Amino acid sequence: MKNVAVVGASGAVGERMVRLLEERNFPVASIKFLASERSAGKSVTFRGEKFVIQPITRQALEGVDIVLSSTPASVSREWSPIAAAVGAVVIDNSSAFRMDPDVPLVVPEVNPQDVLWNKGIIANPNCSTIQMVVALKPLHDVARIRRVVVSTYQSVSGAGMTGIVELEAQTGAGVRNEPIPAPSKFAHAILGNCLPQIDDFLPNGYTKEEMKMVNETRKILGDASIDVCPTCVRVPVAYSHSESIVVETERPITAEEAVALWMKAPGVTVVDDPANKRYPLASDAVGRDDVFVGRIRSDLSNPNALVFWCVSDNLRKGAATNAVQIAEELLKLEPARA
Ligand code: 2RA
Repeated sequence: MKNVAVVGASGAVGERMVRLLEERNFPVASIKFLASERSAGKSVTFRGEKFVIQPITRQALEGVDIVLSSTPASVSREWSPIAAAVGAVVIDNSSAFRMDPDVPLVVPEVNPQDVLWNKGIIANPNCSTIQMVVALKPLHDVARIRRVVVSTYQSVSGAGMTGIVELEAQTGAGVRNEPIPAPSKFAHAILGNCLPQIDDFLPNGYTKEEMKMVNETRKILGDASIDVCPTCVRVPVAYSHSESIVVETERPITAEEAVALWMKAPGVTVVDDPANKRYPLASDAVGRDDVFVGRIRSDLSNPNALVFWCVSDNLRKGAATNAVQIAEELLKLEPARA
């Protein structure tokens, strides 16, 4: 049984972390809910009991074994090292430590062994990367991946509660035939548009979100030679991210072989029956924990490449579920640091 703290429990991911601890019957000895001053005072219900979110302090972190954290990176940079220093293991959903060479970046279906070398902080990868590497791992194991070309269709909930509110407000105005409210979260109206920008642009012409897909994929798969060419797009969908993926491997993988590999891969569900118009849909993935793959076919322009469509609930497998699964990996390490 573990003493658990959830930091940022009132956010879109934090709320799901709390529900997943319940759903997965995580062995909780005690639990507390913490946040920066702005969100402290709100309430959270866990296993039928109501808790008030307390301000995060060093004292509040003392005695905690596992911290599930979903805060902005600036808050994590301040508090995660303090939590680790007082003896907790922090599972951090922010981008603060993901590329730190001293911090494992873990997807349990892919690199669970990396929790072993944690020094008190384990990073939870970015949502768009998590679902992609779960699908890529079985292919990489048999045929080594050389290059991935990925285009994402990311839901507004990836931007948090404010992203959802902005889509709702614009949709409501559209339905009522009223002027569309000016965007504040996104650079342009999300209603009626696919925005080829997620996060800020970098000098190389890619966005931060796109470079996360490049760098995190290499770190999680443990192979710095994999080339990734991403285009990340925000679409007017509330929940679940979809991705079109072209993967080039050292030897060809047929669609039939890929299906066989995915059928036995943990965390992957194949939905691939185009004759009956069956393929993964964002709306079907909501509230589920698997990564769904379909539209599986050979690349007509490259004998060593396979093309597929990949969908997952970004707030669950792309964030909260993955974090709780990492906590479950820590439980397996007893009596080591967990
Ligand atoms: C997004 N990937 O969808 C981000 C969330 N981590 O905006």
